[in-house]
Amino acid sequence: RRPALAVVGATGAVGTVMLQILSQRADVWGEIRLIASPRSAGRKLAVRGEEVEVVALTEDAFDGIDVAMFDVPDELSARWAPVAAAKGAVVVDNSGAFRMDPEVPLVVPEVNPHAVRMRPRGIVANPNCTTLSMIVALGALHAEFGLRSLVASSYQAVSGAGRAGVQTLRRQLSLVSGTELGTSPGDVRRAVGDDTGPFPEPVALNVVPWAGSLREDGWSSEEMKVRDESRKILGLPHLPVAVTCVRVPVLTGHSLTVHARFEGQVTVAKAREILATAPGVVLYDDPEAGEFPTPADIVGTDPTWVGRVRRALDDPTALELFVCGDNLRKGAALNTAQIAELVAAELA
Ligand code: 11C
Repeated sequence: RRPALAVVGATGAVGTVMLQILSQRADVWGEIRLIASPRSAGRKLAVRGEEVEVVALTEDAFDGIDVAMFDVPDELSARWAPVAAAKGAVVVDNSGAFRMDPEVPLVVPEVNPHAVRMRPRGIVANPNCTTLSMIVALGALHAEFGLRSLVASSYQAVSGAGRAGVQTLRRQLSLVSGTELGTSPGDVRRAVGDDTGPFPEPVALNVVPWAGSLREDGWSSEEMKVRDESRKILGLPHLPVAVTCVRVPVLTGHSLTVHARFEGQVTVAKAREILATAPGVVLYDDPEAGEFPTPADIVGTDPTWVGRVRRALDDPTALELFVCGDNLRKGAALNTAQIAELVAAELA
């Protein structure tokens, strides 16, 4: 019998991409059951070329399910993932509820696939999309050079904040396009009005140095996630990490600039060789030809794209990189599907 899969949160921004990904990848699943809030129950969604009716999230919805992928808010995962696990399903959870639980592995199949087997709670966590957008490239460099410290800044797309983020940027763009706005203080703010959706400031014609909620000493939750999750995935619990997370007016595709310092001297030639051959990474880096990845070009693709590879001018042990990844695919749905496939291979 092929394992039965449940997709919990099937109607959300990530859930929608999840159904596309399940339709595109090698099909290892028997039944695929779609689960969502009672409000969405009865809707029909296409997966693997068939219309499947969404069922409401209840305990019984997990009957006969082997693997359950969750993409729902933290509080819903915290409540329902243990219910699914108690019914015998292995849960792959894309919320922040379990990522730092020492009894829950945090898995990126290209970096730490072995960790998936150590899951005493029956739950495996999927990292945050910002961490995921850089960690495959960074993990490959770490395996060769040994990472010592990390400084990163993100350029995060609005779809990281779900459908509300996308609707907010689209609405704001419609209000500012074809105008002279963006030329005097506060004109964009007045044009888009007080409702800035999930963002604290207007995001059209702007950059917003904030993602997530407030943590201690002025750090954002998103910045803490990138630090904590990178440490856990790479198995470097004391890695010095400094991150600044910034939202930009891009629909989908998170980018980061990375300054990574290693144990000894590095060369760009060796770094390029590693990045050009690492699974899940595409090196696209020819500054003379004006070639480097941008979110507008990599949206909808699976790999982590890397460009602008340079050795730090003042530190022969450090590299500078620009990385880009689709935050809904590798950043969320794809990595979740890859983890679920690792579990399916165990069950086979
Ligand atoms: C964003 N990375 O771009 C966030 C969204 O912990 O999974 C994902 C939040 C999370 O806003």
